[in-house]
This record gives sequence, C-alpha cells and structure tokens, in this order.
Amino acid sequence: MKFEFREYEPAEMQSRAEDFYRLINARRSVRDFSERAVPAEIIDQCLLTASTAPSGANRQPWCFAVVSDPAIKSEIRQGAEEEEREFYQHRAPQDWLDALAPLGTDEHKPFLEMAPYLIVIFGQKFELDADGNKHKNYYVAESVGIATGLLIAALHNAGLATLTHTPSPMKFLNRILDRPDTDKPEMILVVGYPGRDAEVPDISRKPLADIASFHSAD
Ligand code: IYR
Repeated sequence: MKFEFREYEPAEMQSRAEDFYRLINARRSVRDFSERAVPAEIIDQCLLTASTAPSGANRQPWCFAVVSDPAIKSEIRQGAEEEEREFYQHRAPQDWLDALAPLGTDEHKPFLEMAPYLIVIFGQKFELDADGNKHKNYYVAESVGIATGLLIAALHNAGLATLTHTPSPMKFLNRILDRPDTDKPEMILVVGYPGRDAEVPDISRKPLADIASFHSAD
C-alpha cells in the first residue's frame, strides 16, 4: 500500500524538533504518586500508541497488564518489596548501592499501591498459534524497549507521571497476573499524578557531544 508521508519545510522541521524536545525533556521519573484517579480511556489510548512500535518481523511481542485493582496492586507491592529487601540488604554490590544513593531509593515501594495504575510490561519470546504451536519471536527485548519508550512518551504527553520500576527478579508477576512462563516481565510502569509535593533528584542529562559521535565527510 502507498505510504502517506508528510513533509515539512526545514524551518518547521526545526521548530517541531525543538517543541518535541521541550515536551519530552520535561519528563521526570517520579516516585511519589497521588491516589487521584486517572480515566481508563487515557491509558487505553496511550497503549495504542505503544502498540505502534516497530518490532522484529512485526510480531508485536508484548503484553501490557494494566492493574488498577487495589488487591492486586497490594500483592505486587508485597512481591516487589520482598525482592527489593534482598537486593538492598544482600544482593546489590556496594558500587551499585553507591550509584543509587543520589536517587534516594530503598526497599520501600508505597507507590505500587498509591498510584492508580501499574502497567506490567511482558516480552513474549514465543507466540502461540491457533493450534497451540510455538513460533519464535525476534528482537524481543529491543521491540519491547521501543514500545515502552513510546508508552512513557505518550503518558507524559497526556499529562501523567511515570516511574519505570524493575524489582529483580520479577517472576512473581507471572504468578500474580496469571501470565504463561514464556512471558518475561520486563518492567513495571507506575502511572498517575505526582504527589502534591513530589520531589525529584537534581540530575542532569549528558550534552550532545557526550552522547553522539558524528562521521560526516566535511
Ligand atoms: N530495583 C531497585 C533498584 C534500582 C536500580 C536501578 I539501575 C535504578 O535506576 C533505580 C533503582 C529499586 O527500584 O529500588
């Protein structure tokens, strides 16, 4: 089918690029969430955006488990805090704990119950066809990463705060959410409004010269 490509004048390209940067640059990971409700339709719409991500052989190897039930959120919090206690008290090497110190994180994860939505993102190594045969998916981690990036951008654009949370290991999520073993939990995206006095760490982003190298002929 014909691709409907939209082209802009260079000046408009530049201003669109700048506008989008300003929008996305204002996103911050938030760890203090309000209990305020979020309309379900906004989550659905942002999931549709995520689902437009490119994926290996267009297999779309992802499943987004959207959790708003307080009882399930509480189970997820218990499972995550159990793993996180192990992480902070035993598993994490000192250099990792040092790297996390400026973020002020610890094993307590009240946001898993406070935020109105948890979106648990699973990557699917295999797809089952109608006859129950397994077909391998490709570039699953890459595909899910791109879809997650689009989801975070869509939620931010809609006026919602997010936190990418990765308790490790995350197998407990398969049990709680009744997902097959072939689904690998990649992360929990915590979604909602920030708490009234939410604070974020004073971090900076690397300058262009530190994140890109340019290989032009001139
Ligand atoms: N999963 C732990 C630890 C943690 C790890 C990284 I890398 C972070 O950027 C932030 C936290 C936690 O959520 O506390």
